[in-house]
Amino acid sequence: MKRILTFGTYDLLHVGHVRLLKRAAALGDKLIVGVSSDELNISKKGRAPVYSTAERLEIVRSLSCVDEAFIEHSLEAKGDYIREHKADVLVMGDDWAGRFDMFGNLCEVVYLTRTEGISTTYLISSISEGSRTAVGGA
Ligand code: C2G
Repeated sequence: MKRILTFGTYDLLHVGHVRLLKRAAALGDKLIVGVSSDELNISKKGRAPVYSTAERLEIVRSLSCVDEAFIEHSLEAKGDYIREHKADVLVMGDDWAGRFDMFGNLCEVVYLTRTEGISTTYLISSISEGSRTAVGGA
């Protein structure tokens, strides 16, 4: 049983998130996801997510490729989460490339390529400008 662990905010869930999660799940037998808390986002990104921690956790848990999800309270606690969830592989998007190599002594660390042209920040600004339409979208 190979256990995969990944982390993210997953605010305004979009295809970039889903593709990353599906590819992470395909690396093992069980996918466990740490969903970052509202407080963590406010402290690290300076803004609260659109969806609350509870809503994001419920959405991520409802995906068929996700086996378990928990709240990530601290970016610095990755080592503790890896041990607690007995992860064999830590998967992160390549926007974090190299940043988690220090956990290579606890598990395998894999960075997957992000999907181009979509992000929560882009969705928020394009929705508020009224410029996003499904036609020709990502
Ligand atoms: N992602 C992607 N393609 C995109 C956007 C996001 O592959 N176009 C991936 C990210 O690389 C990440 C996951 O989807 O692996 C979740 O993305 P975010 O919600 O933006 O996560 P982030 O805020 O970077 O995570 O410990 C990390 C923290 O939880 C923060």
